[in-house]
Amino acid sequence: VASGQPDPIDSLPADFRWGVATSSYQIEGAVAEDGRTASIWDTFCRVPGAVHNGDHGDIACDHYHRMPADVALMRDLDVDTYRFSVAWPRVQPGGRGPVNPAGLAFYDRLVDELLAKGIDPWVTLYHWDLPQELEDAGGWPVRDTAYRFADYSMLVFDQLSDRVRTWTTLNEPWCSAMLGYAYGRHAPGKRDFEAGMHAVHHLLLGHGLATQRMRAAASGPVDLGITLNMSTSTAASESEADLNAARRADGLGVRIYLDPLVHGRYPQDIVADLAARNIELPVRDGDLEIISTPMDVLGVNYYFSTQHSGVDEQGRTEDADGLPVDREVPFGRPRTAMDWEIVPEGFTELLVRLGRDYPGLPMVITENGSAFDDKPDESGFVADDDRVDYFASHIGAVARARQQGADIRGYFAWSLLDNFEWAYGYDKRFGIVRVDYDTQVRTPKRSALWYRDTIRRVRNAGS
Ligand code: PNW
Repeated sequence: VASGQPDPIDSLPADFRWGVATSSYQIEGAVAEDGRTASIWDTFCRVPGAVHNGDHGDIACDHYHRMPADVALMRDLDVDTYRFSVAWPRVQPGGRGPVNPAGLAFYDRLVDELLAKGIDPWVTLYHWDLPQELEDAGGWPVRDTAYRFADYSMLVFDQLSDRVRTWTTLNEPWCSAMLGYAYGRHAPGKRDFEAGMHAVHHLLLGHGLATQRMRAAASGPVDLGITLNMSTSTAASESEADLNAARRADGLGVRIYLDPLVHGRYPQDIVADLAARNIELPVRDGDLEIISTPMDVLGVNYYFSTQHSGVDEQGRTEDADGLPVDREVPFGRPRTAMDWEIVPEGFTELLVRLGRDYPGLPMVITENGSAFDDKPDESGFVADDDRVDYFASHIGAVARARQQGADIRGYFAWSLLDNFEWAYGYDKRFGIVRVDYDTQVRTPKRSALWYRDTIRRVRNAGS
């Protein structure tokens, strides 16, 4: 924000929802306690070379044993919402059959602890920890997994919906399908593009089935939705090849999810691109009606934006397999420790565009944040001004999108704690609270104090 200019953050309304987010496998640890069985991430972490440094979630932030203290930490930050995920293999070991009361009891205690501290619980039913047995039966590329997910969702909904109002079915199906099944960078580590596309459809089907059943079972008001990770995909030039590369990136990153969810149809251009590769989405009669079951809220996760060219460095438009080139062209911006370029105006552009293309669907930013190379002092305090700048510019970007008409109701920082950053292990730290993994001591970083003060300011003085 240039000096003298009003900070766009001050245009946010006093009733804007402020939260922090985490996910089960990234923080809980206690992977063999109270009847939990293995998830695909427990398995993947044991594959040599799959995860940086051979890290795994066996202990993570030990949140399973430190939950009340972590909720107290949230209270001190003055957030009004906590977004967490439920570990499927705790609640329904093996992914089928009856509920495991001991596993579900953890989330029951968590919800009660949050409510006692005046914090709204916001449940994500699936943040990537698929029970290994379901992967052994084919995982998300097979249709049955969608039905298993809906059954599991109802076990959780039946137990917690008397106290939890907001339910997110899936976190970032793009990551599950593409990183997990097409590119092999996440669990279960498959490299098969067609399997990835089948996973896309079955994830969406699982979302729709679960949404229908929760809606039918609800005895009071509920807010149901899904969370997608999205970016603005810009063409590096006005050339046809570059415009096409950006179109494809947007099609596979945004429209292949939101078009069926909101409009009940897959995007024709992407269906045609897939057909040219002899790939068909495994759609059966009635699936699109299920997938487009009305939602109450769209969760948006944003980290970066990208620029695309359809021409490689040698001037070719096709790769060795005869597929169209998609080359990422840097904007030339500073990057986070993830090597992601910092592009806050891509966030504004994305949100304004989502509001136009998918009208009538309120949005909440369910994740936004950054990893930087934190340098704690002797006391463990991190003066993370780079992370403060990231938050300030991106919350400002959200405020600008609202001023341009996007219906955005809240913002959740990723993440409350430093945690297990998937294939990057513990090396990449996204927390606003530092975790010392030797002692499990938590120390709020400067960004946590900045976030707390920003929440208080907007709540007291917001429009
Ligand atoms: C999200 N990408 O993952 C997840 O929801 C979080 O669990 C994770 O910790 C956070 O973002 C930070 O990475 C993503 O490659 C992983 O575009 C990869 C990508 C995007 C989001």
